[in-house]
Amino acid sequence: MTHPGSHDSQTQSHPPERLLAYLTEAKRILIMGHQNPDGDAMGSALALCLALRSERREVTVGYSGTFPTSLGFLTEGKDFIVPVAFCPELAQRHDLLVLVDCLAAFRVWPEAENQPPESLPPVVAIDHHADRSPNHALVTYVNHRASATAELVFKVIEALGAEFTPQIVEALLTALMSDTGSFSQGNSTAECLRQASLLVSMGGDIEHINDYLKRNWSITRMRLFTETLSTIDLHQGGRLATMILTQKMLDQTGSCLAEAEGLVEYPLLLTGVDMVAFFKVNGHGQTRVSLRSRPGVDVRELARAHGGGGHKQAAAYQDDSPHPEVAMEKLLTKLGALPRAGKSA
Ligand SMILES: [Mn+2]
Repeated sequence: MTHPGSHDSQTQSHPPERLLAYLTEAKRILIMGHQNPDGDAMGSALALCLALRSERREVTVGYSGTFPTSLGFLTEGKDFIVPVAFCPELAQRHDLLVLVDCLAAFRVWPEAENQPPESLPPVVAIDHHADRSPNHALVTYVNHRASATAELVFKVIEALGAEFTPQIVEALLTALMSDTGSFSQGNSTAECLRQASLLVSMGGDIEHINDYLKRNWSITRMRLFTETLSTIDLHQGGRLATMILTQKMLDQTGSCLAEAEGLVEYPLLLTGVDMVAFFKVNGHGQTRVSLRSRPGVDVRELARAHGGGGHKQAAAYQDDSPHPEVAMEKLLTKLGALPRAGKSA
């Protein structure tokens, strides 16, 4: 619960002492990002893992779902990064579960929703999303003004007094670049750039990371983009762009959902487009609706109204229909006129 003018639990500027105590004392730690981790989730988990690993304890990075192949340069050859399913043994195998880039276990494993806290090890969480859904975390470190979870992990590593090794530098810089469009988006805050500057001075190589994040495409991904971009439609006098990705398109191009990463940003390249709604199959018989907007149009509220969440300029929700076209019709029918886009939301 937060009150206007009082301490806001969603904008903690420094890691809580209790979080540092858990991280220091636990012996068998599992670190996980949200399901289908992106560059921030994976980079943050990896950086924290590398900072915590030592001879006297076991630290694992787990993931659920898939992650973009473009992150292979970070994860390759690291046998402590493994897929981890939700199972009854989790609580026995680990004495601490650290969630990064999400606050609740059901963001990692949907089946963990409504499970008793005993089904998991003690949980702590580090995140930059304004997510107020219930979680079982003993302590959270949240700042929704942070550009990336990596910004918070940077401060945790600093507070722990751990060394910023070349691998940690690479993981953190990748995470920051991944969540800020390589420092081109509005969330590239002064703090984010200050950390980026330090990481570069420690040997971080932006050009090298950018090469991995932005290039190295498979031909199936290129075909998937071609197909999906051809579904762009304009509404509301060209201010709203919609786009669709169906199972058939995945099958015909021989691509997988992970390869759709980044697609949602493209319609915003169009002159006059203030908001994008991207309807894509989610692999579980529903449609994921990803929203993007220019400052002045708040898509977080729209996502929340549909049971989702996110940031003002990037949010998402789930629609129960297995057909993206149906989810699109539903939104178009309900959506009123977009507010005027301006300089700030
Ligand atoms: Mn993030």
